[in-house]
Amino acid sequence: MAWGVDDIRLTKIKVAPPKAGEVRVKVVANALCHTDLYTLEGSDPEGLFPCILGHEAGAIVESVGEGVTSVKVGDHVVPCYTPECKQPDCIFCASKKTNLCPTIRATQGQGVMPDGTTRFAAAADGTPIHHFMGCSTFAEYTVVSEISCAKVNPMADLETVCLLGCGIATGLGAVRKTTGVEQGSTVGVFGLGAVGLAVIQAAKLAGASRIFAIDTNPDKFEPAKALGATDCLNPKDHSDPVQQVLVGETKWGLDYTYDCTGNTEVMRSALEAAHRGWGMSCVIGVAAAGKEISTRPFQLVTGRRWVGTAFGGYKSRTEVPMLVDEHMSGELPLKQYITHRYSGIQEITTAIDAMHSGDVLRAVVSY
Ligand code: NAD
Ligand code: DAO
Ligand code: ZN
Repeated sequence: MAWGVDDIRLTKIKVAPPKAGEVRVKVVANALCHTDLYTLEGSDPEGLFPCILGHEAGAIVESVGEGVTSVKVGDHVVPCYTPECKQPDCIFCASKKTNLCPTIRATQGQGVMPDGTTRFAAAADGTPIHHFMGCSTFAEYTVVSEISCAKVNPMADLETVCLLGCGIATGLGAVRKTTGVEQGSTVGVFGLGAVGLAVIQAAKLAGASRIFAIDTNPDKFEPAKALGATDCLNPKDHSDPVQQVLVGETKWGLDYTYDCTGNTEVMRSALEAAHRGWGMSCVIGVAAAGKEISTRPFQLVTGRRWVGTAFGGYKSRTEVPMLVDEHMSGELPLKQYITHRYSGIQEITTAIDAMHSGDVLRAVVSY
């Protein structure tokens, strides 16, 4: 069965109390991410319907289940689809190399809580409703695992720091954690949505000397320049492949490149635009199910490295609060990403319609 935007329903649901290790939160604001649409449009192999989408939110703890100690009623939180269990026997949480804690991976992928059941049901007839990405924040109340709940400064504006629950944190972390851009580096960013712009913002803050912003939509060049892009390039303006143009501009290619499109051809271009000998290319975009990437192995033999990132490599409960603090100190402006604002949960469908227009960076719906 094919699902789509027309299948979104505003409906009354029952949200059960949190069980052990779970937290029920009141969602204050939710930013829309294209992954919600991607799931809705059926390209997500893990998508289980009916479900409550949404995963980029700011929320307040309403109640906690047995054994929950890291948050209490009234705390402000950002639900995170990448959990962090922090258990000493979790080799992933213990490692500095990754943020991919697998503790609730299996059940999260099946759209249920760790005990295998859902906390959502249709109010009318009790039909169970699946969870989504461990968040399901297109709801006034949701239940998440304690290990998915980043407790943030209560003075932070949840209508802004909700952005740190997904796309913006991902772009920042791709630069700072996954690739580690150094002062003076050259950078290429393919795709100038909110994720790509966050890459540019972080690269500028890291002291990159030259930042190429690449997009097929020239309307994205102004926001890219405002954040620090030094060169803007539309592949459609060139007869040669974009990687060839970039290598031509820089002699040997760029120190760091990022795919922020999810297009596997663009991923190849980004890899091949990376510097001979040491260039690193980071896959951030999520490709459609079944897509594969390719390049000539010689590209790797000659020193280019292909890496990828999930949530920018950030350990959610430890590092999202740090990003919030950085924002509150004034060093990490975020408002520029919010191009559309809506009030009332019923406006989610309006926000989704707007996202199809191509001029939305982030649309924030305040409930
Ligand atoms: P977006 O749709 O707002 O931005 C994508 C941009 O790419 C657009 O500006 C579009 O014009 C541009 N584009 C499309 N085709 C292009 C091409 N051939 N060449 C150059 N530019 C092209 O999306 P977003 O919210 O910024 O997210 C970007 C990607 O990152 C998505 O695939 C999303 O699913 C993914 N993502 C990944 C993670 C992660 O943890 N890895 C987290 C969040 C988002
Ligand atoms: O832990 O095995 C795992 C799954 C990690 C999922 C990472 C998803 C990254 C992309 C998210 C898309 C944007 C919301
Ligand atoms: Zn863990």
